[in-house]
Amino acid sequence: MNIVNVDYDGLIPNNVGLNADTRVKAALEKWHPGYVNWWHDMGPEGFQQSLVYLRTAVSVDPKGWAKFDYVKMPDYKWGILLAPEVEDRRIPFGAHRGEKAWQEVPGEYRAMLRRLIVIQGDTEPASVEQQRYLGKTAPSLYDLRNLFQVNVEEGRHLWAMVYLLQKYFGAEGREEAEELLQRRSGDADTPRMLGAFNEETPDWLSFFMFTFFTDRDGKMQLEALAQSGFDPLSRTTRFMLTEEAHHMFVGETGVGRVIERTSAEMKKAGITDPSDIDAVRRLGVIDLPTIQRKLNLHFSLTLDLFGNEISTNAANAFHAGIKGRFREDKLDDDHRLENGTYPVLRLVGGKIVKEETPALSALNMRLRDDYVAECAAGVGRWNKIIEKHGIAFELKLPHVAFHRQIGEFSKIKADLDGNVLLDAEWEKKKGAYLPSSADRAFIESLMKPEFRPGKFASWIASPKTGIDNKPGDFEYVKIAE
Ligand code: BYC
Repeated sequence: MNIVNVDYDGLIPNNVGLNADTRVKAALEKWHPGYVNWWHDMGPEGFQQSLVYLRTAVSVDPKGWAKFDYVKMPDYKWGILLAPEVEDRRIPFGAHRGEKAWQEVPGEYRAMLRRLIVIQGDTEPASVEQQRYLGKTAPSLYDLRNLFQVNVEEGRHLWAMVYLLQKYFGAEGREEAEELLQRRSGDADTPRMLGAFNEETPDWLSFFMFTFFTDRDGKMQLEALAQSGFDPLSRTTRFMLTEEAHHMFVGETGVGRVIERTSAEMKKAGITDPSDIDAVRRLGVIDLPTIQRKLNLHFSLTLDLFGNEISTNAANAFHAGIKGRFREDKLDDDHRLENGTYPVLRLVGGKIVKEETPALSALNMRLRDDYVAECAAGVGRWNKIIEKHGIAFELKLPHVAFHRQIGEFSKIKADLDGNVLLDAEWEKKKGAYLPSSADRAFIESLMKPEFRPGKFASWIASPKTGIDNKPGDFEYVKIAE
């Protein structure tokens, strides 16, 4: 078996030698029709017969894994792809540090591993469900294609987790795999597992914010799982990360192009006051304060995905060698963390204070801090666009205590700078912090499809380069009548 190249014979493309693994092959083939039904019911609405210029993985070699071609989404080659095995890989952290990485599930950590894999798996179809109506209002064929690329790859990430469940967790794993197809984003009775995956993605600015902020949580969590001592999880997530990079590119450049168009139009019209919202909106672009409010919403929703400030789950998973830190292998310490401390912002007597806490219990926050640093760098790049147009406005990440539903700060109301507010003050001010129904209605009024090759909706600039170096007027989606 050549592990680098993908075997496309049979129903399920893979580089895991599925043909020789009859039990797992049969289980996956049994799961397949349910997946296809789910895709038809909950995947992108419309466009299923359209030809979309998609990339498909043909190998797991970082340099040459993708092939681009026109594909109908239901014919996309969803498959099981693991990064190549690292010879003599050792568990990089925790109590088992230095021991040989596990090729089978260690019995004592079975429940913990299953829970993490199920949570990871649950987010993937959830995001497809959240984005299912966006195709109809795409600002260009370029953006439409990117949306669908993200969607099919999230579908593949579900396959990645389902493979682990079916191969390593027996009957329980098969049951979990079924349930991943049953839950629905936002459903009152069978919601998805994590809060942010039950929120709506009502418009394209939300989609870009989601792929910038929430997909980046995906990246951080996958990086932490890629360190796992359970080698199949590590290899699976390592390959997923190569796909994830494009999703964050879509988010960062998407928001960047919105900012570019707004700033350029403001300059052209001689508007120097970014808070003159009516004047800016009359230009058919999204004003910067509304972009800030969307940012506040998506950043705060995503912070909840890092869990509680102090987490025994996270400590146990690290100690067990199951879930590491961001780039654990590049960190220079004892990789056991039994004695160290880590500074964490906490709520003490109604005030937000920084406290040294045992490093093992603070791992969710450590990952979150790494995440916030990456977000801040991205926001800095957005601000450069505004600056280039000479407009006096700066986008900012809100304080981590702002608008939280999980963790210590869910008990309080805080403003964007982390000042604790009385409930009445919050009610008065929240309209300035979070998108209002009027903001939403205005953005919705702009969401008109632009399906002519090379054309873009009024509110977004064209990208600097095409996908797969295609020219500006390339027909990324051939829309079926
Ligand atoms: N919503 O000890 P704690 C992605 C629960 S995104 C609801 O702090 P832990 C993607 C928690 O489950 C990445 N419940 O939890 C992006 C626990 O409940 P139980 C997805 C929440 O485990 C875009 C209890 O509160 N992957 O890939 O340390 C598009 C105690 O909490 C939430 C992962 O998340 C919440 N937000 O931390 C597509 C990786 N937060 O079990 C895809 C796997 C906490 O006591 N998951 N709770 O009843 C994990 O590592 C952890 O489960 C979490 C939570 C980081 C999520």
